[in-house]
Amino acid sequence: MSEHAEALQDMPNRESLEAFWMPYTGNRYFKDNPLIVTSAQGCYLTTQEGNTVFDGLSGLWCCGMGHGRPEIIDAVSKGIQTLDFSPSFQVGNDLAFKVANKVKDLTPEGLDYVFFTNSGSDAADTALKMARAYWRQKGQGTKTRFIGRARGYHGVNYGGMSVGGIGANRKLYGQGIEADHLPHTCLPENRFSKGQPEQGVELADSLEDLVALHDASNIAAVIVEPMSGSGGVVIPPKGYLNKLRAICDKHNILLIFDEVITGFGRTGHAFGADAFGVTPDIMTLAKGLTNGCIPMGAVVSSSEIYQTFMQNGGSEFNTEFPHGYTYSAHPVACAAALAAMDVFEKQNMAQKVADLSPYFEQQIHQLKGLKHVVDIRNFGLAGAIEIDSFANEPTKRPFEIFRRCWEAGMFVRCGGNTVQLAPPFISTKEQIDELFNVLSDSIVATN
Ligand code: PXG
Repeated sequence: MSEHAEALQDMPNRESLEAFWMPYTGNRYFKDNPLIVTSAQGCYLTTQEGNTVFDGLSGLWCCGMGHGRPEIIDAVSKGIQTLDFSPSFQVGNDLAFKVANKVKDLTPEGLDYVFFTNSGSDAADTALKMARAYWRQKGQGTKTRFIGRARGYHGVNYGGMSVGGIGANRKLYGQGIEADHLPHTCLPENRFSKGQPEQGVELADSLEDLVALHDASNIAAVIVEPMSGSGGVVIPPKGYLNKLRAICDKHNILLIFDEVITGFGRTGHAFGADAFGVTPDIMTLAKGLTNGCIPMGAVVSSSEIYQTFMQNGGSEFNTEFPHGYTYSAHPVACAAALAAMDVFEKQNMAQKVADLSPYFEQQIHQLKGLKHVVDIRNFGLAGAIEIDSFANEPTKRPFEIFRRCWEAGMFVRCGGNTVQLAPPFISTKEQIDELFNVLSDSIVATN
C-alpha cells in the first residue's frame, strides 16, 4: 500500500470526532469536514492525509520562531525528566527565577517583576486583579473600573472578556465586570495604510471623556493591545499610544499593555512597547514566551506596584497577593521559556522580523484592488485583509477563503470580517510570495 493510502486508512470517522468539543470552532462543519494536523516542522504543518501546509499564522500567533526547534525540544525533554512538577506556592523551582530574570531583562526598563500564569487569558485577569488590589492598598479602593477598547481581545475569562471589545465573545455570557470601552482606531480615511496610520491620534481623547463621566477616582486601569491581533490587526495611529499614556499619567490611572501577540518579536521589536515607544505599568505575555510549545503566560509589573504589595503585606510570611495557579511557573514550561528566550536573543529574531517586514508589507498591499478587498492593514509580520461582507454574515467569505487556502497548502486565519496573517519570523521571501499567491487566488475564487 502506498504511504498516502496508508495515511488515508488512518483517517478518523465522523463518530470518533464527536467527543472533542472544539474551542472557537464551528463544530458541526468541522466534524463533517475535518482538518487534522499530525506533525509540524519549521514553517510547515503536515496533515493526516500527508499534505504539507505553510503555517501562515505561526500556530495561533505563537510559534514565530518555527515549529520543532531542537534547542527547545531538548530543554523540554531534559526538563520533564529532571523535575516534572513542583509547586510555586511557598516553594520555588530553580528555573522559575531564571525565567523571571530573563523576562525582566528583555522587557522595557521599569517592568521588573514577573508573575506567572498558564495562558494569555489568565494573564489578563491577573493583571486586572493586580490593578484593583494595588489601588486598594494605596487607600484608593474606589478605583475599580476598567477601560478597554472596541475590537480588543484579552482572552476568555470574565475580566478579560469584559474589557474585551468583540461583541460575539460576550453576548452569550451575561454580566461581566464593570468596564467601558474606548473606540477602536480603524478609520475609513486610514484604509490601506502601510504600517501606522496617520489619522486618529485624537481618538485617545475619548479617555478624557470617560474620565469626565466616571471620575478618575473610580478608574483602576486602561487595558489595550498595543496593536490588536485577533480583533483584525488594528494598528495604533501615530502618537495614539503616547497620548493614552499621558492621559493615564495625568489622572493616576494604570496603563496595561496586553502583549500576548505583540510580545517576543512580532512587531520587529522585542515588544510592542519598544515598537511604539510607550511603556505601560503592567504588561501581559503568553504565546511567544515558550514559542507556543508549552502553555505559559506572565504578567510583568512595575517596581512601584510590586513594592506597594510588599509594603502592605503585613507580617513577612503573609501572602501579599492572594492569587496564583497550580501551574504558575510550571518547571517544564520554565524550561521551554528559557530555551525559547535564548533562541529569540541569540538568533536576533526581532531583527529577522524587522528585515522581512518591508517585503511582507509590499506584498500584502499587492492584494489591493482584488474583488472583496476593502482594507489592508499591516505592521511587522502581522497583517489583515478586510473582506466585504454579506449582510448579517461577516464571517462567511473569510471562512471560505481560509478553507480554500488550506486546500491549496496555506494556513491563514479567518476572524470576523478579516483574513489574518502572522507568518513565522523565519519565513523566506519565496514563502511570503507563495502565501500571497495562494491567498490572492482564494480571494478571487470566492463568491
Ligand atoms: N490577549 C491577546 C491579545 C490574545 O491575542 C489572549 C489574550 C488570550 O490568550 P490565551 O492563551 O488564553 O488564548 C490572546 C489570544 C485568533 C486568536 O483568532 C487569537 C487568540 C486566541 C484565539 C484566537 O487570532 N489570542
